[in-house]
Amino acid sequence: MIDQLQALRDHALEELARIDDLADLEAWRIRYLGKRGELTLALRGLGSLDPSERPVVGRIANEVKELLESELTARRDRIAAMLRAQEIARQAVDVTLPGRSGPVGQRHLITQMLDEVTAAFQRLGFQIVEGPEVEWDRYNFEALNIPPDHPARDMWDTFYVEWSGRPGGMLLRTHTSPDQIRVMEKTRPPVRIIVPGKVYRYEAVDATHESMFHQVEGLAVDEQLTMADLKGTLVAFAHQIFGRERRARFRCDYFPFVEPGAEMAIDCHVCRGAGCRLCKGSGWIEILGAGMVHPRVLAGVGYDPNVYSGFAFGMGVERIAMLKYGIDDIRLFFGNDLRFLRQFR
Ligand code: 2NM
Repeated sequence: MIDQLQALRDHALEELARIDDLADLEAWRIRYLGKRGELTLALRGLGSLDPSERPVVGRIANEVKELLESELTARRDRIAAMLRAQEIARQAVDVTLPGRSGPVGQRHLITQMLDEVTAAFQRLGFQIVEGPEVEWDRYNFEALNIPPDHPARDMWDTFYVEWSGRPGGMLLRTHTSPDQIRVMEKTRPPVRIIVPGKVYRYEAVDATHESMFHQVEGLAVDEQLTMADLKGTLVAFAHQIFGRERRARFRCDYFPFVEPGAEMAIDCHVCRGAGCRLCKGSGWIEILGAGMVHPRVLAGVGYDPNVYSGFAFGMGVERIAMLKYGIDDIRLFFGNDLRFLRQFR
Protein backbone atom coordinates (compact mmCIF):
# COMPACT_ATOMS: atom_id res chain seq x y z
CA MET A 1 0.00 0.00 0.00
CA ILE A 2 2.81 2.41 0.87
CA ASP A 3 4.64 1.52 -2.35
CA GLN A 4 1.37 2.10 -4.25
CA LEU A 5 0.91 5.53 -2.67
CA GLN A 6 4.50 6.51 -3.45
CA ALA A 7 4.14 5.34 -7.08
CA LEU A 8 0.88 7.30 -7.38
CA ARG A 9 2.58 10.41 -5.92
CA ASP A 10 5.59 10.16 -8.27
CA HIS A 11 3.41 9.61 -11.29
CA ALA A 12 1.03 12.46 -10.40
CA LEU A 13 3.89 14.93 -9.80
CA GLU A 14 5.61 13.94 -13.03
CA GLU A 15 2.39 14.56 -14.98
CA LEU A 16 1.77 17.83 -13.14
CA ALA A 17 5.20 19.15 -14.13
CA ARG A 18 4.24 18.92 -17.81
CA ILE A 19 0.90 20.76 -17.53
CA ASP A 20 0.83 24.36 -18.79
CA ASP A 21 -2.86 25.27 -19.18
CA LEU A 22 -5.77 25.52 -16.79
CA ALA A 23 -8.04 22.97 -18.50
CA ASP A 24 -5.39 20.22 -18.28
CA LEU A 25 -4.74 21.23 -14.67
CA GLU A 26 -8.41 20.79 -13.79
CA ALA A 27 -8.43 17.37 -15.48
CA TRP A 28 -5.37 16.44 -13.42
CA ARG A 29 -7.11 17.56 -10.18
CA ILE A 30 -10.20 15.49 -10.97
CA ARG A 31 -8.05 12.49 -11.87
CA TYR A 32 -6.10 12.45 -8.57
CA LEU A 33 -7.95 14.57 -6.03
CA GLY A 34 -11.56 14.46 -7.28
CA LYS A 35 -14.40 12.64 -5.48
CA ARG A 36 -13.64 9.53 -7.52
CA GLY A 37 -9.95 10.38 -7.94
CA GLU A 38 -7.15 7.86 -7.53
CA LEU A 39 -5.92 9.20 -4.18
CA THR A 40 -9.44 9.59 -2.78
CA LEU A 41 -10.16 5.97 -3.63
CA ALA A 42 -6.85 4.93 -2.03
CA LEU A 43 -7.80 6.77 1.17
CA ARG A 44 -11.17 5.01 1.21
CA GLY A 45 -9.32 1.68 0.90
CA LEU A 46 -7.71 2.36 4.32
CA GLY A 47 -10.78 0.76 5.95
CA SER A 48 -9.87 -2.67 4.68
CA LEU A 49 -6.36 -2.52 6.18
CA ASP A 50 -5.24 -4.28 9.28
CA PRO A 51 -5.92 -1.79 12.15
CA SER A 52 -2.20 -1.86 13.16
CA GLU A 53 -1.15 -0.60 9.74
CA ARG A 54 -3.78 2.14 9.48
CA PRO A 55 -2.01 4.99 11.40
CA VAL A 56 1.24 4.75 9.35
CA VAL A 57 -0.40 4.25 6.00
CA GLY A 58 -3.04 6.87 6.88
CA ARG A 59 -0.34 9.44 7.75
CA ILE A 60 1.55 8.77 4.50
CA ALA A 61 -1.68 8.93 2.48
CA ASN A 62 -2.52 12.30 4.07
CA GLU A 63 1.01 13.58 3.41
CA VAL A 64 0.66 12.58 -0.27
CA LYS A 65 -2.76 14.30 -0.41
CA GLU A 66 -1.38 17.54 1.11
CA LEU A 67 1.66 17.43 -1.16
CA LEU A 68 -0.51 17.02 -4.29
CA GLU A 69 -2.82 19.83 -3.11
CA SER A 70 0.02 22.26 -2.42
CA GLU A 71 1.74 21.34 -5.71
CA LEU A 72 -1.58 21.88 -7.51
CA THR A 73 -1.86 25.41 -6.02
CA ALA A 74 1.76 26.20 -6.89
CA ARG A 75 1.25 24.98 -10.46
CA ARG A 76 -1.97 27.03 -10.81
CA ASP A 77 -0.13 30.18 -9.65
CA ARG A 78 2.69 29.54 -12.13
CA ILE A 79 0.27 29.00 -15.04
CA ALA A 80 -1.66 32.16 -14.13
CA ALA A 81 1.58 34.16 -13.98
CA MET A 82 2.62 32.77 -17.35
CA LEU A 83 -0.77 33.71 -18.93
CA ARG A 84 -0.49 37.24 -17.49
CA ALA A 85 2.99 37.59 -18.94
CA GLN A 86 1.73 36.42 -22.35
CA GLU A 87 -1.16 38.92 -22.25
CA ILE A 88 1.19 41.76 -21.34
CA ALA A 89 3.53 40.80 -24.17
CA ARG A 90 0.54 40.72 -26.56
CA GLN A 91 -0.56 44.22 -25.55
CA ALA A 92 2.93 45.69 -25.55
CA VAL A 93 3.59 48.73 -27.78
CA ASP A 94 6.94 48.82 -29.53
CA VAL A 95 7.87 52.44 -29.05
CA THR A 96 10.86 52.04 -31.34
CA LEU A 97 8.65 51.40 -34.44
CA PRO A 98 8.44 54.30 -36.92
CA GLY A 99 5.19 56.28 -36.55
CA ARG A 100 2.31 56.08 -39.02
CA SER A 101 1.90 59.43 -40.73
CA GLY A 102 -1.51 61.03 -41.18
CA PRO A 103 -2.81 62.40 -44.49
CA VAL A 104 -0.75 65.36 -45.69
CA GLY A 105 -2.30 68.14 -47.76
CA GLN A 106 -0.78 70.09 -50.60
CA ARG A 107 -1.18 73.41 -52.31
CA HIS A 108 -3.57 73.38 -55.28
CA LEU A 109 -1.82 73.25 -58.66
CA ILE A 110 -3.06 76.76 -59.50
CA THR A 111 -1.65 78.10 -56.23
CA GLN A 112 1.69 76.48 -57.05
CA MET A 113 1.61 77.93 -60.56
CA LEU A 114 0.71 81.41 -59.24
CA ASP A 115 3.68 81.26 -56.88
CA GLU A 116 5.98 80.06 -59.64
CA VAL A 117 4.93 82.82 -62.04
CA THR A 118 5.08 85.62 -59.46
CA ALA A 119 8.47 84.35 -58.19
CA ALA A 120 9.83 84.55 -61.76
CA PHE A 121 8.91 88.26 -61.89
CA GLN A 122 10.08 88.95 -58.35
CA ARG A 123 13.56 87.84 -59.48
CA LEU A 124 13.31 90.53 -62.18
CA GLY A 125 12.55 93.25 -59.62
CA PHE A 126 8.75 93.29 -59.68
CA GLN A 127 6.74 93.66 -56.47
CA ILE A 128 3.49 91.78 -55.77
CA VAL A 129 0.28 93.79 -55.34
CA GLU A 130 -3.20 92.48 -54.62
CA GLY A 131 -6.64 94.07 -54.58
CA PRO A 132 -10.41 93.51 -54.34
CA GLU A 133 -12.33 91.09 -56.56
CA VAL A 134 -15.44 93.29 -56.47
CA GLU A 135 -14.53 96.41 -58.38
CA TRP A 136 -15.88 99.73 -59.61
CA ASP A 137 -16.77 100.06 -63.27
CA ARG A 138 -14.45 103.07 -63.28
CA TYR A 139 -11.35 101.02 -62.34
CA ASN A 140 -12.21 97.90 -64.34
CA PHE A 141 -13.09 99.73 -67.57
CA GLU A 142 -12.97 103.54 -67.67
CA ALA A 143 -9.43 104.00 -66.37
CA LEU A 144 -8.27 101.33 -68.81
CA ASN A 145 -9.48 103.20 -71.89
CA ILE A 146 -12.36 100.82 -72.43
CA PRO A 147 -15.17 102.98 -73.86
CA PRO A 148 -18.78 102.65 -72.63
CA ASP A 149 -19.89 100.91 -75.82
CA HIS A 150 -17.03 98.36 -75.82
CA PRO A 151 -18.32 94.76 -76.09
CA ALA A 152 -16.46 93.75 -72.88
CA ARG A 153 -18.86 95.97 -70.99
CA ASP A 154 -21.82 94.03 -72.22
CA MET A 155 -23.53 92.23 -69.37
CA TRP A 156 -23.01 88.99 -71.27
CA ASP A 157 -19.25 89.31 -70.66
CA THR A 158 -19.18 90.83 -67.19
CA PHE A 159 -20.85 89.85 -63.89
CA TYR A 160 -22.43 92.99 -62.49
CA VAL A 161 -23.10 93.14 -58.77
CA GLU A 162 -25.94 95.55 -59.49
CA TRP A 163 -26.87 96.32 -63.05
CA SER A 164 -28.54 99.71 -63.36
CA GLY A 165 -28.58 99.53 -67.16
CA ARG A 166 -25.69 101.99 -67.50
CA PRO A 167 -22.02 102.06 -66.49
CA GLY A 168 -20.98 103.27 -63.05
CA GLY A 169 -21.82 100.42 -60.65
CA MET A 170 -19.90 97.55 -59.12
CA LEU A 171 -18.87 94.33 -60.85
CA LEU A 172 -16.63 91.30 -60.51
CA ARG A 173 -13.29 92.33 -61.99
CA THR A 174 -12.64 90.86 -65.44
CA HIS A 175 -8.85 91.38 -65.07
CA THR A 176 -6.47 92.44 -62.29
CA SER A 177 -5.46 95.68 -64.06
CA PRO A 178 -7.65 97.86 -61.77
CA ASP A 179 -5.08 97.32 -59.01
CA GLN A 180 -2.35 98.59 -61.33
CA ILE A 181 -4.40 101.76 -61.83
CA ARG A 182 -4.62 102.15 -58.03
CA VAL A 183 -0.84 101.81 -57.63
CA MET A 184 -0.21 104.38 -60.38
CA GLU A 185 -2.68 106.81 -58.80
CA LYS A 186 -0.85 106.57 -55.47
CA THR A 187 2.83 106.40 -56.45
CA ARG A 188 5.26 108.13 -58.81
CA PRO A 189 7.33 106.13 -61.32
CA PRO A 190 9.38 104.02 -61.45
CA VAL A 191 6.72 101.32 -61.04
CA ARG A 192 7.38 97.61 -61.37
CA ILE A 193 4.50 95.48 -60.10
CA ILE A 194 2.69 92.21 -60.73
CA VAL A 195 -0.89 91.53 -59.69
CA PRO A 196 -1.96 87.91 -59.24
CA GLY A 197 -5.56 86.99 -58.46
CA LYS A 198 -9.00 85.70 -59.36
CA VAL A 199 -10.96 87.25 -62.21
CA TYR A 200 -14.51 86.59 -63.44
CA ARG A 201 -16.10 86.44 -66.86
CA TYR A 202 -19.59 85.52 -67.95
CA GLU A 203 -18.47 82.62 -70.15
CA ALA A 204 -20.09 79.53 -71.58
CA VAL A 205 -17.92 77.01 -69.72
CA ASP A 206 -16.01 74.56 -71.92
CA ALA A 207 -12.58 72.88 -72.07
CA THR A 208 -10.77 76.25 -72.32
CA HIS A 209 -13.18 78.70 -70.61
CA GLU A 210 -14.24 79.08 -66.98
CA SER A 211 -16.30 81.86 -65.42
CA MET A 212 -13.64 82.22 -62.70
CA PHE A 213 -9.94 81.89 -63.40
CA HIS A 214 -6.63 83.36 -62.27
CA GLN A 215 -4.53 86.04 -63.86
CA VAL A 216 -1.11 87.47 -63.38
CA GLU A 217 -0.77 90.94 -64.83
CA GLY A 218 2.39 93.02 -64.81
CA LEU A 219 3.25 96.67 -65.24
CA ALA A 220 6.47 98.65 -65.52
CA VAL A 221 6.50 102.44 -65.87
CA ASP A 222 9.61 104.61 -66.04
CA GLU A 223 11.35 107.15 -68.26
CA GLN A 224 12.59 105.67 -71.54
CA LEU A 225 10.93 102.27 -71.31
CA THR A 226 10.47 100.69 -74.74
CA MET A 227 9.21 97.53 -76.42
CA ALA A 228 12.75 96.16 -76.00
CA ASP A 229 12.29 96.21 -72.20
CA LEU A 230 8.95 94.44 -72.64
CA LYS A 231 10.53 91.74 -74.79
CA GLY A 232 13.59 91.25 -72.57
CA THR A 233 11.43 90.95 -69.44
CA LEU A 234 8.92 88.52 -70.93
CA VAL A 235 11.58 86.33 -72.58
CA ALA A 236 13.39 86.10 -69.22
CA PHE A 237 10.07 85.08 -67.66
CA ALA A 238 9.34 82.42 -70.32
CA HIS A 239 12.82 80.96 -69.88
CA GLN A 240 12.18 80.42 -66.17
CA ILE A 241 8.82 78.70 -66.66
CA PHE A 242 9.25 76.82 -69.95
CA GLY A 243 13.02 76.32 -70.20
CA ARG A 244 16.21 78.27 -71.03
CA GLU A 245 16.17 77.13 -74.68
CA ARG A 246 12.74 78.68 -75.52
CA ARG A 247 12.50 81.15 -78.40
CA ALA A 248 9.86 83.87 -78.45
CA ARG A 249 7.66 85.34 -81.15
CA PHE A 250 5.80 88.66 -80.83
CA ARG A 251 2.93 89.58 -83.14
CA CYS A 252 0.49 92.48 -83.24
CA ASP A 253 -2.66 92.22 -81.14
CA TYR A 254 -5.25 94.63 -79.83
CA PHE A 255 -6.07 95.60 -76.24
CA PRO A 256 -7.75 98.97 -75.52
CA PHE A 257 -5.26 99.80 -72.72
CA VAL A 258 -2.06 99.44 -74.79
CA GLU A 259 -0.59 100.83 -78.00
CA PRO A 260 0.99 99.02 -79.64
CA GLY A 261 -0.40 95.72 -78.40
CA ALA A 262 1.16 92.31 -78.90
CA GLU A 263 0.68 88.63 -78.25
CA MET A 264 3.68 86.58 -77.22
CA ALA A 265 4.25 83.00 -78.29
CA ILE A 266 7.05 80.56 -77.48
CA ASP A 267 8.30 77.71 -79.64
CA CYS A 268 6.51 74.54 -78.53
CA HIS A 269 8.39 72.94 -75.61
CA VAL A 270 6.97 69.52 -76.52
CA CYS A 271 7.99 69.28 -80.21
CA ARG A 272 10.50 72.19 -80.23
CA GLY A 273 8.69 73.79 -83.16
CA ALA A 274 8.20 70.75 -85.36
CA GLY A 275 4.44 70.65 -84.81
CA CYS A 276 2.42 68.46 -82.43
CA ARG A 277 -0.96 68.16 -80.70
CA LEU A 278 -0.13 70.76 -78.01
CA CYS A 279 0.78 73.52 -80.50
CA LYS A 280 -1.86 72.29 -82.98
CA GLY A 281 0.79 71.70 -85.62
CA SER A 282 1.98 75.32 -85.73
CA GLY A 283 5.13 74.90 -83.63
CA TRP A 284 4.15 78.01 -81.60
CA ILE A 285 2.17 78.42 -78.39
CA GLU A 286 0.57 81.75 -77.39
CA ILE A 287 1.20 82.38 -73.71
CA LEU A 288 0.22 86.00 -72.98
CA GLY A 289 -0.87 89.43 -74.17
CA ALA A 290 1.18 92.59 -73.72
CA GLY A 291 1.86 96.08 -74.99
CA MET A 292 3.04 99.61 -74.28
CA VAL A 293 0.65 101.27 -71.83
CA HIS A 294 -1.73 103.56 -73.75
CA PRO A 295 -0.96 107.30 -73.32
CA ARG A 296 -4.57 107.87 -72.27
CA VAL A 297 -4.14 105.33 -69.40
CA LEU A 298 -0.95 107.11 -68.25
CA ALA A 299 -2.56 110.53 -68.48
CA GLY A 300 -5.62 109.23 -66.64
CA VAL A 301 -3.57 108.47 -63.51
CA GLY A 302 -1.65 111.77 -63.74
CA TYR A 303 1.52 110.51 -65.43
CA ASP A 304 2.83 112.76 -68.24
CA PRO A 305 2.93 110.49 -71.33
CA ASN A 306 5.67 112.71 -72.78
CA VAL A 307 7.95 111.92 -69.82
CA TYR A 308 6.94 108.37 -68.90
CA SER A 309 6.29 105.23 -70.83
CA GLY A 310 5.47 101.72 -69.67
CA PHE A 311 4.83 98.19 -70.70
CA ALA A 312 2.17 95.85 -69.38
CA PHE A 313 1.21 92.23 -69.82
CA GLY A 314 -1.38 89.75 -68.71
CA MET A 315 -1.69 85.98 -68.68
CA GLY A 316 -4.12 83.30 -67.56
CA VAL A 317 -2.56 81.08 -64.88
CA GLU A 318 -4.74 78.08 -65.81
CA ARG A 319 -3.58 78.40 -69.41
CA ILE A 320 0.09 78.49 -68.35
CA ALA A 321 -0.43 75.37 -66.19
CA MET A 322 -2.31 73.59 -69.01
CA LEU A 323 0.51 74.30 -71.46
CA LYS A 324 3.28 73.43 -69.02
CA TYR A 325 1.74 70.10 -67.94
CA GLY A 326 -0.25 69.17 -71.06
CA ILE A 327 -3.67 69.44 -69.35
CA ASP A 328 -6.46 69.54 -71.93
CA ASP A 329 -9.48 70.69 -69.89
CA ILE A 330 -9.61 73.77 -67.61
CA ARG A 331 -12.53 72.21 -65.66
CA LEU A 332 -10.13 69.64 -64.15
CA PHE A 333 -8.65 72.37 -61.91
CA PHE A 334 -11.95 72.99 -60.14
CA GLY A 335 -13.55 69.53 -60.20
CA ASN A 336 -12.16 68.64 -56.74
CA ASP A 337 -10.92 65.31 -58.09
CA LEU A 338 -8.01 64.38 -55.83
CA ARG A 339 -6.77 61.76 -58.33
CA PHE A 340 -6.06 64.67 -60.71
CA LEU A 341 -4.75 67.14 -58.13
CA ARG A 342 -2.43 64.66 -56.34
CA GLN A 343 -0.39 64.29 -59.53
CA PHE A 344 0.99 67.76 -58.80
CA ARG A 345 2.62 67.45 -55.39
C1 2NM B 1 -2.97 92.35 -70.91
C2 2NM B 1 -2.44 92.65 -72.15
C3 2NM B 1 -1.88 93.90 -72.35
C4 2NM B 1 -2.41 95.49 -69.01
C5 2NM B 1 -2.39 96.86 -69.11
C6 2NM B 1 -2.44 97.32 -67.84
C7 2NM B 1 -2.46 98.72 -67.39
F1 2NM B 1 -3.08 98.82 -66.20
F2 2NM B 1 -1.25 99.16 -67.23
F3 2NM B 1 -3.08 99.47 -68.25
N1 2NM B 1 -2.51 96.29 -67.04
N2 2NM B 1 -2.48 95.14 -67.76
C8 2NM B 1 -2.39 94.51 -70.10
C9 2NM B 1 -1.85 94.82 -71.31
C10 2NM B 1 -2.95 93.28 -69.90
O1 2NM B 1 -3.56 91.15 -70.60
C11 2NM B 1 -3.74 90.22 -71.64
